Amino acid sequence: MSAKFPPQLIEVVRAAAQIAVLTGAGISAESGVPTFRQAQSGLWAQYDPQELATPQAFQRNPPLVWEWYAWRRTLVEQVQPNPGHFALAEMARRGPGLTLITQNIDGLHQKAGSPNVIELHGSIRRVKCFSEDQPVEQWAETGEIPPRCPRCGGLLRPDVVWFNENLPPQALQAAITAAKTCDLFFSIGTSGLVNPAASLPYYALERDKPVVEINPEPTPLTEYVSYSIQGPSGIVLPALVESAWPQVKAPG
Ligand code: BV8
Repeated sequence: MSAKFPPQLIEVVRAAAQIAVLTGAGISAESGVPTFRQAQSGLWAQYDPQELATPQAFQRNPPLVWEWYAWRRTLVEQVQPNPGHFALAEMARRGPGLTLITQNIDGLHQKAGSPNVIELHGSIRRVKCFSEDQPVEQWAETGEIPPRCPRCGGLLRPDVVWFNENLPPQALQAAITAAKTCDLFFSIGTSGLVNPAASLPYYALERDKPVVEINPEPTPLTEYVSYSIQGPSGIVLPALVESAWPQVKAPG
C-alpha cells in the first residue's frame, strides 16, 4: 500500500516517546482467526459467544465450554501472525516506549516477536483450576472432559477472563498506567464494546493526547479520535511503519 498518511500523523508517530497500543480481535482477522462476534462456524454457530464466555455457562455445562475453547485453541495453533502483528513488533524495535495491550487470547503478538505483551483477557494457551484459580501446566488425560486439577481434583478451565469476571489486576493497572502516561495511543481492530478495555483510549483523550484508530468500520470511539484510518490493520500498519521510518522495510 503506497500509503498517503497525513504528514502530521507521521510527525506525531516519529515524535512520540511513549506509545500505548490496544488491540482487539480484528488484528488477528487476517491470520484467519474469526473475531469474537463473527458468527461461530459449524457446531458453534448455534451459540452466542458472549453467553458461552461466562463462569455461569461453564458451571452449567463444563464439557461444552471446555470443548469450545479446545476447538478455538486448535484453530489458533494452526495460524500465523500477519503483517499487522509483525509491524507492531517492528514498532517496538524502533522505540523503547511502546506498551502493547491486547484483548486477544491467541498469543499471536508474542509469536510475532512483540515483547512484554499485556494480556487483559488471559490466554487460550494457558489452563487453570476452576476451584483454586491457579495455573495448571500438566494433568492426567483420563478421557474425562474437562480434565481435573492434579492438586485438588477440581475442574480445569481455560486461563481467560470471562464476562462478569475481573481482569488480572496487574495487567489492568499496567494498561491504565500506559494509557495515562503515553504521548500517543493506538486503538487497533477493536469494536470498543467490552469494558474496561474499551475505556483505555479515553485516558489519553482526556489528556488531549492524539489517539489513532485503525479499524475497517466506525466504532463508539471513532468520533473522538484524532486520526481514524478505516482499513485492515494487516495493510495499514506495515504501511504506517514504512512511512514513519522509511529506511525500514516493514516485515511480513
Ligand atoms: C469486568 C476472553 C468487573 C474470552 C473476552 C462497564 C459498562 C458496561 C459493561 C461493563 C462495564 N464493566 C464491565 C462490564 C461487563 C462486561 C462488558 O463489557 N460487557 C459489554 C459487552 C457490555 N465486561 C466484563 O465482564 C469484564 N469484566 O469488567 O470485571 C466485573 C466483575 C463482575 C461483574 C461485572 C463486572 C470482562 C470482559 C472480558 C470478556 N472476555 N474475551 C474469550 O475470548 O472467549 S471479551 C471478547 O470480546 C474479546 O476478548 C474482545 O475483547 C471482545 C470483543 O470481541 P470482538 O468483537 O470479536 O472483537 P473486537 O471487539 O475486538 O471487534 C473486532 C473488530 O475488528 C471490529 O470492530 C471489526 O470491524 C474489526 N476488524 C475486522 N477485521 C479487521 C478488523 N480490524 C482490523 N483489521 C482487520 N482486518
